[in-house]
Amino acid sequence: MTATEQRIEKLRTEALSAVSDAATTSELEDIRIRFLGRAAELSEIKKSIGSLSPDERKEVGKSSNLASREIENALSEKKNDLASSERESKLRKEAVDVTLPGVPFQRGNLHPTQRIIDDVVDFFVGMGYGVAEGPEVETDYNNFTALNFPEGHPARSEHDTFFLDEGLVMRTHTSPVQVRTMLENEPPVYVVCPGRTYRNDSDPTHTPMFNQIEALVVDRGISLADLKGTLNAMARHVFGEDAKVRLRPSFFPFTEPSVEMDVSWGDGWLELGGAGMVDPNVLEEVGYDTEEYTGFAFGFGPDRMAMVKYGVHDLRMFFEGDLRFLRQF
Ligand code: FA5
Repeated sequence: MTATEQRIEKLRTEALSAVSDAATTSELEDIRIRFLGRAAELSEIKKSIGSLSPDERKEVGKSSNLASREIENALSEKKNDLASSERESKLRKEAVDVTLPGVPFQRGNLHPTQRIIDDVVDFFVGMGYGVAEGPEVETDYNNFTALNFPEGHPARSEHDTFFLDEGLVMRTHTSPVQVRTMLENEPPVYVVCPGRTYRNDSDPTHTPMFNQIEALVVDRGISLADLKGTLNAMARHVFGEDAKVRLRPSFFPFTEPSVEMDVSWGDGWLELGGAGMVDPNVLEEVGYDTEEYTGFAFGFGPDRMAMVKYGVHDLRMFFEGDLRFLRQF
């Protein structure tokens, strides 16, 4: 064996033992470069074959080719083995035990007032009403003047208004949404208007911010009987089949006649809010023909309804955001 052939034999055994010791496919790639790459010793030997004697050329050519092929085969065999065991261990690491219990998480729930609002709005939408909303900062004109509250009328001061800049107020009720809706639409009008309202009020049944839901209907031939029928249907939907509505005479500048509405609750009555036939002055103010159209409107406080429905004695608890309280619903 010539010295060159001995070198080849040494490289071959070194390479094969490196391949068999390799633990990863990337190690195999290093081994391939080290023993078979362009700069590898074996490649150098092959390049020098031309300068050898014809006899030696034949022997060295044969054994260097054999060595390369053997190393290549060992590399590719080992590569297959490693790839499949690497895949297996990856799968094992990523395995999910589907029989383990899930991670529990706290479910939120809707605020009691929001449930009432959603329920009432759903009821009216189901009857074909649209939903209208307006801004909480409202003009004095929409909140009072267009609703037939004359300048200096005592009904204005009853609302404990938060006045803002010249001509603006925090709306004291959702009735200005009636005005906005009528100014933007020709009759017939069927809308329900939920929203936040503000008055300088605070005791167990009054809060400075509260909610109202307003409904407005303007069409040909609308009467007080339609108002009562609508209220009865709504009460049955929210409070159950046996609920009844009672109307008592009252006063609002924007309705004539005006009524206070109560809904039966247990053995007694719960005051819901105000209602009435839209005052012709209001219809005229928005340019509706009062010879052709009449309407009814009502507005009530869903916070109060929630208070009664869920047996809460202080309205202020609804707005404190105490989770221990809210989680009970
Ligand atoms: C009004 O606000 C009229 N806009 C209702 C109306 C609409 C009448 C359409 C006719 C036609 P009143 O001021 O009574 O009316 O308020 C209506 C309801 O809002 C009350 O019955 C009560 O449930 C609720 N409410 C009023 N003030 C507060 C307050 N400070 N906190 C909680 N709820 C309140």
